[in-house]
Amino acid sequence: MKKILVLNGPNLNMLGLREPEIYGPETLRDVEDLCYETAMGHNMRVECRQTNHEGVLVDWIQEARGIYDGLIINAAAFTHTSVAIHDALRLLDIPIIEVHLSDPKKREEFRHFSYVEPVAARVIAGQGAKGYKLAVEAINELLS
Ligand code: CA2
Repeated sequence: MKKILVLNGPNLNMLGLREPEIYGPETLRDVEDLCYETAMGHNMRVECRQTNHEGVLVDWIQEARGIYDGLIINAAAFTHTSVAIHDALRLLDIPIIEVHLSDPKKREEFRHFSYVEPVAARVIAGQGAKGYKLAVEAINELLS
């Protein structure tokens, strides 16, 4: 059974509690449940993790090597700042899907650049929680 790691970055633990007009009404738990359900429907297994700490994300990305078949990442604000996450992702030889609930390219200019995008097989943005479902499906397609 193929295994997917889903990583969510800083402040995404607050989903559903603030700014639903930007990020949607779903909680992080809802988003994770959607990933589990979608993966199960494709006979895959998903593990979901969230952290507010850049170094922890780097550790988890490194640990994915040799264990997971695909990575879905919403690095949140670190998307726009982190060379460390970019470098860690470059070391992976599995498909990487970048997900954002909102579309950062339609927001403030400081959100327009992504350090994840150059290493991602696909970018899914602006589709709310459904973007995670699409990301699991994209990994399934890329691995088939
Ligand atoms: O749209 C996305 O998924 C983002 O990755 C979300 C990040 C933002 O920095 C990126 O530019 C785009 C912010 C996540 C903050 O999450 C919150 C959740 C609830 C309330 C407030 C913030």
